[in-house]
Amino acid sequence: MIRRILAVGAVAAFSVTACTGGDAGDPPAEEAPSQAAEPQDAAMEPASVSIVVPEDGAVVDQGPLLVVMEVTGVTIAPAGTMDPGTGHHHLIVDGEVDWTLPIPNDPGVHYHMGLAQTEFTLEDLTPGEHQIVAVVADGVHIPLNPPVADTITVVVR
Ligand SMILES: [Cu+2]
Repeated sequence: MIRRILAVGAVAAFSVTACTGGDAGDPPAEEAPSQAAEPQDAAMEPASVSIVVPEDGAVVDQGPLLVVMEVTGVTIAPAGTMDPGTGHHHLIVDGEVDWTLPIPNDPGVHYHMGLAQTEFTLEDLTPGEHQIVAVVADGVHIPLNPPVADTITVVVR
């Protein structure tokens, strides 16, 4: 009887230890699945684009200005590609965006990165403040819906 109690006690102690061990091991164990789930979560996030260079509000010297875009949730593909979830970058400098029509091709205002480029050098910004809008549009240059866009302002001196 005593032996059985001890045995039960030992099992209980073991269980507690196992649980404690399990608890102690939980944080890393939970991190691993959540990290593994992150790509899924990212895939389920709405698509987005960010102008990562230059910074919003940057003051830059006159001359070629490199603009670098980064996306999530959308795959950048050459113009003409109509696969769902793809598009190509556009930059609109001090211009309007019609979200339902193909982005025009008028250098100086609307620029297409039709070869799936993820960066572009603006060559001719005049001194002063400029608005730069990055827009991801589909294979026929119609902005994705919902819009995938980012806006920054730069000051050229
Ligand atoms: Cu285009």
